Amino acid sequence: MELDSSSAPWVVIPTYNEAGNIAAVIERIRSVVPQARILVVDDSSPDGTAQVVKDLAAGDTYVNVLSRPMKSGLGSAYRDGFIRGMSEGATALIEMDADLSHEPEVIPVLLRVLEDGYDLAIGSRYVPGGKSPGLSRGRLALSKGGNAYANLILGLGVRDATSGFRAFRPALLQTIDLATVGAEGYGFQIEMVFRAAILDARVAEVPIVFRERTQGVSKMSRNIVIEAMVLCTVWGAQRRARQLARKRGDFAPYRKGTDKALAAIIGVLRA
Ligand SMILES: Nc1nc2c(ncn2[C@@H]2O[C@H](COP(=O)(O)OP(=O)(O)OP(=O)(O)O)[C@@H](O)[C@H]2O)c(=O)[nH]1
Ligand SMILES: [Mg+2]
Repeated sequence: MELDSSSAPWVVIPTYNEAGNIAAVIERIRSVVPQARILVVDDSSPDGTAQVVKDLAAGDTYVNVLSRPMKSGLGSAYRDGFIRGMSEGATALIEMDADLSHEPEVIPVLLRVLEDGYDLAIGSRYVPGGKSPGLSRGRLALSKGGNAYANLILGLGVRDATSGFRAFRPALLQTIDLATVGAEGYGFQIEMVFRAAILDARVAEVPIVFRERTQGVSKMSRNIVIEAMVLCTVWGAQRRARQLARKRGDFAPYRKGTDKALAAIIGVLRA
């Protein structure tokens, strides 16, 4: 029987050259959460990822693909995917990678956390029980260092703010206003946690085992790391300015000028 999509969670998976992974990921999600809709947001991957998904979608109405004309970044892929899911009445929006680093078996745990009243459930490598076996020393240091910096400067209170395995309550995404979220790479994950924290959203972390990809290649780049660092620094400065303004009794929360400066910096990084 066809379920009403308004009663289903949506799993959004951004892909760029994941033809060797995507069918296995979809199959596992379908067996673990058969009620969930799956939306693959593909940026015209040259390896034909979108076609693999279209072939699966031909025999399964719960599988969908959103094809975009060019590689436009993970952040905008999630924004487009979330907007589509919410327009179809999704009850939860789940983020996960296509490379089997995130185990679909954790999805019901994330959904239960939302049912328990949280607005955002994060699959975390850095809470007790969380692990990332096989991650190189360099990647682990980058990940832990990035999290430490983001927490120091943004006061997030979250151990794994760069994790890409999460579930959002749609109401939180609506309040955040996705059109105003600008980051693309790891910065997107941090920005979403930061925006949730500003709104005093209820955030919980659940342990995950993060597996290294065995197929395909990583899309991590130096620019993605630089983007995240620059953005965190600017958000930290904005946060401090807001704290000081509040102390003075001035409640104007945002300065349009800083947002414009931020957009200019991001533009240079992406050029
Ligand atoms: N649509 C879209 N998806 C992307 C883009 N960049 C990365 N992705 C996808 O985002 C997910 C995470 O990217 P990965 O390359 O696995 O990055 P990562 O997990 O940080 O790095 P590894 O641990 O090395 O795998 C994967 O499913 C990618 O295919 C992009 O520009 N557009
Ligand atoms: Mg990955």
